[in-house]
Amino acid sequence: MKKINKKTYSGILRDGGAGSQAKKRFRNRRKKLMERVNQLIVLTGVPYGPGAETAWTYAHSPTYQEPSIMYLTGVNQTEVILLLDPGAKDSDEILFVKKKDPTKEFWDGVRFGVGDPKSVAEAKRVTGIKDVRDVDEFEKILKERVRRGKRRGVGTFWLETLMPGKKKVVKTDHNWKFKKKIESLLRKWKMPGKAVSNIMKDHFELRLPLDKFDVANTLKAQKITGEAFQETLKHFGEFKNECHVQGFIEGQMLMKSPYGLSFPGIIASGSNATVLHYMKNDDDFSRDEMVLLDFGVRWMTMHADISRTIPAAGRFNPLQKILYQIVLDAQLAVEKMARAGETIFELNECCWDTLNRGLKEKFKAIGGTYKLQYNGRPHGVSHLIGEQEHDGDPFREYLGYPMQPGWLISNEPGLYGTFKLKQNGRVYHAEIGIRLEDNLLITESGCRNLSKGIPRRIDEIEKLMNSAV
Ligand SMILES: [Mn+2]
Repeated sequence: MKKINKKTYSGILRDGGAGSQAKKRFRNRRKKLMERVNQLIVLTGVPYGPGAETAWTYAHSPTYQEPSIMYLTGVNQTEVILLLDPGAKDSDEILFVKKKDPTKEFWDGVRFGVGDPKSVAEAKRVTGIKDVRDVDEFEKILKERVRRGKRRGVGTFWLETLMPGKKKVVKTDHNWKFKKKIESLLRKWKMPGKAVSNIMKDHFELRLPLDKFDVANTLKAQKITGEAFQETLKHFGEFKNECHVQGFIEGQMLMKSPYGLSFPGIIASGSNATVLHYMKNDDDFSRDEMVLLDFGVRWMTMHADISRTIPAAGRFNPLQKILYQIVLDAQLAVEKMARAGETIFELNECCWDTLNRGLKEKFKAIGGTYKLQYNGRPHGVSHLIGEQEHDGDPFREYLGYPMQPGWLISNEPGLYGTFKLKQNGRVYHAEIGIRLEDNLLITESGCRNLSKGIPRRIDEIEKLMNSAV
């Protein structure tokens, strides 16, 4: 019988599926960042793991590292610091980790730690970083490196608005606290000429275009997510409550991926679907309602972020069918337009113009009436996806940047309101939310819909819902 190797570093190293090429891939990323920034850089990992600060919140998330550290090292554990010192002869890269602590490992499992030569050797082997030190030495080494450096100062990463002329807004998370700490150290050491600067823009420019491993991992996430959706459709007649759907679809996804969900799923029936980030998932639904599902799983550190809206009856009624097709047409229009050089702002225009035109020409024109639950636009049609399910700057200034080849974006038009239609002597009247979401990989000449294997056409959905299990 094959012996299964347990208690390994597998959960705390995300090698991106690159296997023996992983350390080269991480090293290349760090080298590119050093070339671009060309000054001393220090970056922090997360200070605590799932459930530590807000007890049990998100305690199930198996990948919790600060994404900038994840992208550059693959190391998924708390209290690490990465120092990059371009051109330094002794070591241009240092990874700081905690001391090996068997008592802590008894509770939480194995971690990279100094004081254990085997563990240090393993950390070096997988990350390609030749110098691994005790995190307690960080301040001492930083001081030496800052002092001898002829360059401007220290670069680090925090999230802030960069648009000129706009009010500065920052995220006061662990990155911000780390930046404040570096500033206070420079003051304490009386190095007023050395300033702390933000590498956020350079970092995102390198990180956001996915490489071939990221694309392969995203495709795997899409495949698992799509299979879970198809199984859910086949079993849909068995479900009476939103939680039945959630339990089933998430179980299907988690059985095929140890990397966790992209986010807790939204399963919203009937009028619940007009709440954009509905989270209760606890209502019964009737067969004449639609059910909106916003769901997805991770593979490695990549994500699927998918939405589908289906008729609980297994067949669309005339009102549902018309509205669904209007949303789908808007989604197809965005897909057709998406390409490098366009901006997400432009995709937005295209999306909501197409959708509103559809409402007029395909719904109002045949006697339909409606009241939308928003003025103008309900939400943006696209956000970036990458190391995080919502990646890129959280203030979304990237909406105005020309899209780059390799960017992964969502394509998620939605329609939310109360709709009424008389057809064949019957009146259909319902409060409905419909959202469809696929993930598009931007290329020079257009885009690749990585979610295209996940059924979305009316006939495909109906066929699956009516196929015998
Ligand atoms: Mn999304």
